[in-house]
Amino acid sequence: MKLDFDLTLYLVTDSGMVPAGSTLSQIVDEAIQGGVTIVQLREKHADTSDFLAQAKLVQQVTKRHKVPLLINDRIDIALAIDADGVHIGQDDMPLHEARRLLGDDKIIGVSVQTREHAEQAVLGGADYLGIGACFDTQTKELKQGSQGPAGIRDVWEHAVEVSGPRPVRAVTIGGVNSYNAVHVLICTRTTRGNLPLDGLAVVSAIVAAESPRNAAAILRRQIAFAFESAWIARTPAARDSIRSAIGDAFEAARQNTPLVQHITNPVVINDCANACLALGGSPMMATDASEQADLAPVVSSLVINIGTLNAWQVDGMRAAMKQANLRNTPVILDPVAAGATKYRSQIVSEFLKEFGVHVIKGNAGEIAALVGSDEMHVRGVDAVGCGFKDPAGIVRALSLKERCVVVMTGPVDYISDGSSTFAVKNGHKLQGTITGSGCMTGTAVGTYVYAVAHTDPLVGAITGMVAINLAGEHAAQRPDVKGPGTFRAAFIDEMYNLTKEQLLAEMRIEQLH
Ligand code: 3NM
Ligand code: MG
Repeated sequence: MKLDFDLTLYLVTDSGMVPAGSTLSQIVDEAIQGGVTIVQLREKHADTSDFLAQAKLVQQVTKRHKVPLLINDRIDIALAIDADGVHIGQDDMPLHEARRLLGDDKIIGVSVQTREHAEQAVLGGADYLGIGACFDTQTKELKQGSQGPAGIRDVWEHAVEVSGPRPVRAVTIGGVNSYNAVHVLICTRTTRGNLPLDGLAVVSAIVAAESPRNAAAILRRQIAFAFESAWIARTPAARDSIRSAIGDAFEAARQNTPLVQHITNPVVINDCANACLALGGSPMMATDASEQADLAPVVSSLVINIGTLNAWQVDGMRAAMKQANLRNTPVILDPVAAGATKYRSQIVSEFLKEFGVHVIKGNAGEIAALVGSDEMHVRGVDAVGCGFKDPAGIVRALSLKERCVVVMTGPVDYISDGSSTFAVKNGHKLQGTITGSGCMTGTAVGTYVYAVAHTDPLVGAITGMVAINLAGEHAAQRPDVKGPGTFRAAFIDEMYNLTKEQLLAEMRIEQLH
């Protein structure tokens, strides 16, 4: 009988990383106490006799904890110590030979990089796949670049498809750590069926950690969060109750004063801070990388706006998103003028690869750039083109691609979480005559989304869009508003004056999917 095995947190060892004064067996012991569920002994440079000796020592630990021990590549070592199985790469012993040597009772895992590799491994009877590399890593020289969670998802979806009713099991590996664990697990869920990977495999995040036990425990916590998280469309919520949910999210901001940390552009920084205050939040505009870790514990949501992107802002944004992802704090990304320059497009694609973002908010040109459509373009910071034939479909497509809520602003705003899509038809054309009205919608989403981010970020995003657009309508109707200058001041006033009763009575939303 094959040993039952749990891939939730998979430790791959590297004795080269063991700090002086410690041993690999001690690290494995601590890591298992912290929550590691399966161990692979990987010794790329050891002589056979050293490898065998190390394997025996580590096996004492894994046996004591009743955790399976697999051997990387070396079938002979696995046979010699009667390990629970092996892990083989594409250049190692072929799967069918390994199976013949080890028999059906041993676990055999296979490293795969492509859909073809995955298909071969599944059809060849692999017990699990290690899909890599997720991110760049210092631990192993990669033959190809890292694939990012979306690339891993592509391989995983194919593996699930070819394996039939009982999907093969799989982990991903490469640069995975407690900061990106939730992002990786959410982003790799299959589009059809929403099936998550079985777990994550790490080397340096545990072996090189100051405390392997703490590192493993934090990873386990993050993995559990990701398995439970509703940050992507899972089940369409009971949308008939959406109006009351929007009312609740609106009130939550007034009651709880969320601290909305922004890294935004200096053109709009004052407007965004005032909008945040007017809506009931507490704005913070801290841009330096070195202060993000101190702030993170009190941040309710994080707004990242690339309107005047530069290198030091990028550092601050990375530091802030890394901290937010560790704490599962909602992140709102405003990809201002993505598509207008190569630099911005590149940075946004890096951000979406490396970090979990919970809402993307952009205009039609920016959304087109992110989804790879040529129906719309960006000229400076403005969207140009005749509009999308199917705007709701575009927004849903980007949501499914990035596994987050997507808001596309325009005369009608479209908001999707990949399963449900709404149109918000409130707003006034004077909003388009002042700078920062788009950026302020990012602030509004950030102000409301924190309260519902873990259950229904779509509701938070819709609340922000309805609130800001109603404030625009109310401001435009005021007799003292003569044009953009007076509108700008009145806009903030009307955010401040907006009531829940007005919101519920005047919102014009329509469900499209
Ligand atoms: N295999 P770290 S990446 C052992 O892509 C290994 O198959 C990879 O180390 C693959 O967690 C990798 O320290 C190293 O980044 C992962
Ligand atoms: Mg190998």
